[in-house]
Amino acid sequence: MQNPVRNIFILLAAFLLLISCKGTSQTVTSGTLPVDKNATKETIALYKNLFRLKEKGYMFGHQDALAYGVEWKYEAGRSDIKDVTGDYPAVYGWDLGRIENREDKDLDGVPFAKMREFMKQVYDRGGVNTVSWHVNNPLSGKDAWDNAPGTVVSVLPGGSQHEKYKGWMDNAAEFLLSLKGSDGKPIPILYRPYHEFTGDWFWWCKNTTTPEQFKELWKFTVTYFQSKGVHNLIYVYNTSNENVTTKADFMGYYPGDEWVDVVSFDIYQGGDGAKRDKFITDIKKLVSIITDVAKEHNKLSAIAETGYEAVPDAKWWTGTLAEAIGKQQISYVLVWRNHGWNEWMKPPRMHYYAPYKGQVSEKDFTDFYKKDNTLFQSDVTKEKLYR
Ligand code: BMA
Repeated sequence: MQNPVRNIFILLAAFLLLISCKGTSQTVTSGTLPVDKNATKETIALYKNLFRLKEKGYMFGHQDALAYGVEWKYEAGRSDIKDVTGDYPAVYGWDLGRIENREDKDLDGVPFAKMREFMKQVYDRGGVNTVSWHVNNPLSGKDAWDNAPGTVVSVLPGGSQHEKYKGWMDNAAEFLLSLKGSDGKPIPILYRPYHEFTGDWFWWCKNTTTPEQFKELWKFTVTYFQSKGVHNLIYVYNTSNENVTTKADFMGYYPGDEWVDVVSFDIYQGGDGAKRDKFITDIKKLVSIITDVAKEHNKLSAIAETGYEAVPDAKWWTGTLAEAIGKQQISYVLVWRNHGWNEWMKPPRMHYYAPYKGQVSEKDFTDFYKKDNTLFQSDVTKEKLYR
C-alpha cells in the first residue's frame, strides 16, 4: 500500500515541478533582452524592469526638465514639475542636436556638460533618461528640418556624405560613452533616433525616404554605435501621429524585432477646445496600435512626445491626457520642453508643455500626479530600475 501512495506523490511532485518550470521560462522570455546583445548589465536591468513596471502604471516625462522652466534657467535641483508636485518626473528627455558639430550647447541652448551632469543625477536617483537627436542635414549643412530629398541616401554606406555622417556619429558616441553614474557605470538611455519619420518635416521623414532606405539607416545606426562600444542604449522606434491610422502604417518602416526595443509615437493637441475630441480619438487609436504591436512583438511602448502648448485647458491632465491613455499599459508619456516666452516662433508666444507654479492647469496636474497609475521619480526610485 505504501509504494503506490509514494509513486502518486512522486508523480504529483514531478507534475508540479513541470508546471513551475514552464511558468519560470515564460517569465524569462517575456521581456527577453534588449536588441544590443552586449548591452550593459544596468541597461538589461532597466529593459527588463520596464516590462514589470508597466503593470503598475506609466511614467511621466518632461523634456529638458532640469535645465530650465518657465522664467528660470539652471537653478540647481529645480524643475517646474517639482515646483508643482514636490516630486520630479520619472523620465527626463534630452536632445543631442548640435553634438554633430561638437558645439558646446544643444539646439535649445543646453550645454552638453550640464546635460551630462543632469543625466547623472537622474540615474543616481533611479530616474530614466531618454535622448532624441535633431541632427543637422548632413547633405546641406542646414538644420534637421531641411527635408531636401536624397539626404538619407547620401548618408548610407556608399553615399556622398557617409564618411561625414560617421564622424557626426563618432561625436555622439563619444558623448554617450561619457555618461557615467556615481557608481561609475554607463548610464542606460532610451535612444529615439529619426523620430516622427511619418511626418514630412525632417530629412529622414518618409516623404523623401523609402522604407528600405529608412531600415538601412536604422540598422547602420545601431550597428555603428555598437562598433564604437556604445552598449547603454535601448532603441525607441517613433512615428508621428501624421499618416498613421492603421497598424500597417505604423509598421511600414519598422526595421525588425532584432532592431527595436520600444515602439512609440508623438502627438500634439493643437488649436482650441474643439480639437480635444480629435486628439482623444487619435491618441486612443494610436495607443491601441502601439500596445497591440508591443504585445505581438514582445516590446515596450510609449508616447514619446506629447502636449498642448501653454496648456490652456485647466483640466487637460486628468480630463484629456489620462482620459485618453486610460488603463493601457504603456511605459511612459513625455511632454515637451518648458521654454517660456519664445521670441523666434511665428507668431512669438509662450512655448511650454508642463505646468508651473500658478499655471492654469496646476491643480489638475496635482490630481494627475496622485492617480494610482501615473509614476513619478519617487515611485520609480523605489523600483530600483537598474538592478
Ligand atoms: C520644437 C520646439 C523648438 C525646439 C525643437 C527641438 O518642438 O520646441 O523650439 O528647438 O522642438 O527641441
